[in-house]
Order: sequence, then C-alpha cells, then structure tokens
Amino acid sequence: MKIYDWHFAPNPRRVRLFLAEKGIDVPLEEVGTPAFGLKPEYLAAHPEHAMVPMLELDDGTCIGEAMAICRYFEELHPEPPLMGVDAKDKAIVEMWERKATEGMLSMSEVLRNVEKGFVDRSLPGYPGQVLKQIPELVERGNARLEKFHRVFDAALAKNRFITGDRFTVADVTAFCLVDFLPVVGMPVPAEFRNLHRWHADVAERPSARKTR
Ligand SMILES: N[C@@H](CCC(=O)N[C@@H](CS)C(=O)NCC(=O)O)C(=O)O
Repeated sequence: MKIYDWHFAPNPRRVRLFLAEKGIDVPLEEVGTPAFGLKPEYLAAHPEHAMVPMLELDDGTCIGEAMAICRYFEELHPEPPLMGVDAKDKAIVEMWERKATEGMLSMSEVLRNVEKGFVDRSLPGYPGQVLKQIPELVERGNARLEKFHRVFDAALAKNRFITGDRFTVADVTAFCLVDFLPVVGMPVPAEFRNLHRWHADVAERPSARKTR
C-alpha cells in the first residue's frame, strides 16, 4: 500500500493529517514537481484522475479523492472517530467537511486563474489539455473565500473545533486550507479572530506539526 503525494499541496495533506491523527503510517511516494505539477510518469499511469492524493492498495486498486481515502481508513480504524459518532453527528461533520472543501475550491479558483505557473492549466486533472485562465473567476473565487471565512469564523465563535468539542475531518480540511492560504498570498484577514484562534490551536497538534 502507498499514497501518491505532493508535499507542497493542500489536498494530499488532508490525508496525511487524517492518518497522523489516527496514528497510521502509510508509505508516501512524492509525485509533485517544482514546476507546479505532477510527474509525467504518474500522469501517464493515471490519466483519468491525474491528481493527488491517490491511495494504491496492495491488490493494485487505486482510490483517488481525499475524502474517499479518509473514509477507507475510518472504516478500517474507527478510533479515534474523525467522521462523526452517530447519525446526527456524522451528518453534521459531513456538512462542515463539504463546506470546508468548498473553501478549498474557492482558493483554487483564485490561485489557478492568477498564478503564472498554471497558465493553460487552470483546473487540476486535465493533463495534456489546454485550459486557459479566466481572470473573471478570480473575483468570484475571492467572494466564495470570503464566505468561507465568515461562516467558519461564526461557527468557531461557538465551538473549540468546527462542529463542537471534538476534532473532526472538517477541521482537517479547513486547517489544510487556512494553513496554505498565506503560502499563496491570501492569508485569512485579521478580523476573523475565531478562525485565527482555532488555527493556532490546531497548528500545535502533533498531526499538524508532523505534516508541515
Ligand atoms: N477533489 C480532489 C482534489 C485534488 C487536487 O486538486 N489535487 C491537486 C493538488 S492540491 C492536484 O493534484 N493537482 C495536480 C495539478 O495541478 O496538476 C481531492 O479531494 O482529492
């Protein structure tokens, strides 16, 4: 078993951080390149998915999508539970994880349409295809990201973690986003004090330190 990784990128970190919370070690294979992309050999072997993270099982089965990989390990290693503990809690955690993913996509919408390294590659997962940047999407992405800040800051005004007292996969996704934002010149504005307090708290967790 191994996980194809791109250490710099926020989506593979979601899986690494999730596994670190559970104390599971899975070998990683780095397939990122300094040229803001993935190695040609990896893309050639996985032309349909063409993104990371990707889990490859010993029988050759490949599972892409960060949340699908997390679900696999949650089923095999239920403790500590990171995806909710009963029907209501599972639904709430999934709702917030999806909102956090929406935040991740907002950041990506801005970055992929502004960063020179992504000229002609404005969406991940389309190797060999020219997908030109669309400058108008930057404004829309920023509006989506501002909503992420507002909504998560309000939730964190009430709770230590996003859904309550328990650290969940919603925190994993949101943290990987918030921690990445300054790297790409979009730090969370200072006014969102609850988000900053939560970020500082989560950044001290061994899982966050291990996956830096
Ligand atoms: N929906 C996917 C998103 C994965 C994704 O966007 N991965 C990026 C890295 S953060 C990627 O593989 N990019 C490849 C590229 O830019 O060519 C997931 O949740 O795993």
